[in-house]
Amino acid sequence: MVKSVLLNSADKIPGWSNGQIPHANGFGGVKTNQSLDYVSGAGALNLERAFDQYHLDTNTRDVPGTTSGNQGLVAAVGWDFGNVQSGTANVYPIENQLEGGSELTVTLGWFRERSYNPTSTQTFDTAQADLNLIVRDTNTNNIVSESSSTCNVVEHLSFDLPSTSFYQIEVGYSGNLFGAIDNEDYGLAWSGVAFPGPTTLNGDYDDSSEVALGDLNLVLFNWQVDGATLTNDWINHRPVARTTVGISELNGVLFNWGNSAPVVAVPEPAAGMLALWGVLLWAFAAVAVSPGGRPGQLQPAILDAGF
Ligand SMILES: [Ca+2]
Ligand SMILES: [Ca+2]
Ligand SMILES: [Ca+2]
Repeated sequence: MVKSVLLNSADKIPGWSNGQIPHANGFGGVKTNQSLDYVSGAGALNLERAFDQYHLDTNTRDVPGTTSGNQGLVAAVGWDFGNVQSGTANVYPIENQLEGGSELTVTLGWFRERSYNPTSTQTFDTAQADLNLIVRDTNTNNIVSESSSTCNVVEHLSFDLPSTSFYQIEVGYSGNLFGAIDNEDYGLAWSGVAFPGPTTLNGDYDDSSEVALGDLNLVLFNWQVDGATLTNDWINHRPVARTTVGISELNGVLFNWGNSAPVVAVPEPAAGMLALWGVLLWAFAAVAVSPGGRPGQLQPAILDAGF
């Protein structure tokens, strides 16, 4: 784990290359089969940055446990000690959009499995897992970058992101270089730049600089639609792939109703808000029992209620 943080936070020195070339899929990322630079590894140690990456409480500092599969939302910078099962990728969706053109660096490290016989003082190499690293754009579901060395126990990516979007990191387990194991412990470290704006207004999904009917329409017309297939009209605060439009997105509109840029504090739900809740809950009840109904038909009632 510490090794992964040290590698991830290193300064690239002039001429550094781990063989990254533009990814053949044309989505603007890179691909490498080399892990690290043959001479300088991940670069020159930068202990100040390593300390910050490891320690700052705004970062993800270990996803609790080592469960398999989706690890839940993580910060733009962080690390995790995890365990990946053969055939099931561990997925780390980053909660913030990352800024196009900014650098994303990700490092995955693990160990060859070894045993030691104290009587004979002999060591044995028992197995080595072949783990791989992917960065995926969750708005498009496209793989952006890949590090897939076959014989090393490090995967490393450091590249400029092609666009401002939501991304996730995936730790995959494709097989073994030798030996017979089916799960492997690893340390993962990553460092990206969260996109600060231009609009960070909660609930302003259509980027109109106010929380209004357009945002409510997006929620209603896309109720329970997966983030991976959501309309491009939904610009801000998109649910990531494999999560669906639901109550939290609706709350984003309701509790910020009428807010406009610049960002204002989220108010306590006032009596008017609670009345709006009532109208909407009624609307949803109607929608839920009417398969042929279109949620938009109910919006005039909401508008006429004076909100
Ligand atoms: Ca963990
Ligand atoms: Ca590999
Ligand atoms: Ca809006």
